Amino acid sequence: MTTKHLSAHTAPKAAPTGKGASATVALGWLHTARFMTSAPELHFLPTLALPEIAFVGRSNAGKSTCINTLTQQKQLAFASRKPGRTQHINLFTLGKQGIHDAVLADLPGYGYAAVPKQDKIRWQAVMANYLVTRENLKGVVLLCDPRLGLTELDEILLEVIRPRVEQGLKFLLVLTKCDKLNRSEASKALSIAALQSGGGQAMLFSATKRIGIDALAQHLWEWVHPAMSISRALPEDGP
Ligand SMILES: Nc1nc2c(ncn2[C@@H]2O[C@H](COP(=O)(O)OP(=O)(O)O)[C@@H](O)[C@H]2O)c(=O)[nH]1
Ligand SMILES: [Mg+2]
Repeated sequence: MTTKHLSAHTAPKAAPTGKGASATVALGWLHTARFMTSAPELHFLPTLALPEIAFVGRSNAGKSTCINTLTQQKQLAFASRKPGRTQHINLFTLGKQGIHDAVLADLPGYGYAAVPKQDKIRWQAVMANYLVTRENLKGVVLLCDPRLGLTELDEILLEVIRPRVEQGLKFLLVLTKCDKLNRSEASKALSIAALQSGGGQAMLFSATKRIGIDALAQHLWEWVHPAMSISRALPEDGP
């Protein structure tokens, strides 16, 4: 094991704006996630003014695991053993001390072969509708298993959101389960993903090896708090 863990206690110069410190803020914020509601259809979703971040991806991409890891809650987004069964849009509030400042949306995974064709078509429509019409949508995180690469449905999704990304919608392509790749495979997958992310960004993530968690948390925090320096959100350092 060659990885060195630099904790706030051992870091010689833990500046408030340092990576470790801001990741702490972002992860603390994500940890406040609470289940809000679940909607089987778009029109059942509450209209919200809070910025919303949607997690999308094909079934089995690692979406539930990613949400649970980010929020540090084992069962928040149920990591389903039956892929394709979570057919609802689930919303989770974020924000400390009862003051909600954002919403996470967990969209149903798509592309699972065993789902009846009619259900697939219905869900593609719900998903596309959500991505096009959800007014408070601030950012989209597309999760993709780099061993499979972007599938046809992922490509369609990218096409659907492209106009909104051009108008400022945040977008991140997260390559999950990167522990399954060696170093050169990972760097190759990342450069391909960066090209495919069209105006967004791509990053590597592994829940198992705990890679990319801080970076992803910080991205999400910054999407929701663009005008706020992360250092101002930190507790006072003391004299
Ligand atoms: N090796 C590895 N497996 C993972 C990782 N994240 C998720 N998985 C596994 O991938 C499968 C699908 O994960 P899940 O989160 O349920 O995917 P979802 O269908 O997109 O919600 C499960 O067996 C997880 O244990 C990871 O970072 N590394
Ligand atoms: Mg899931």
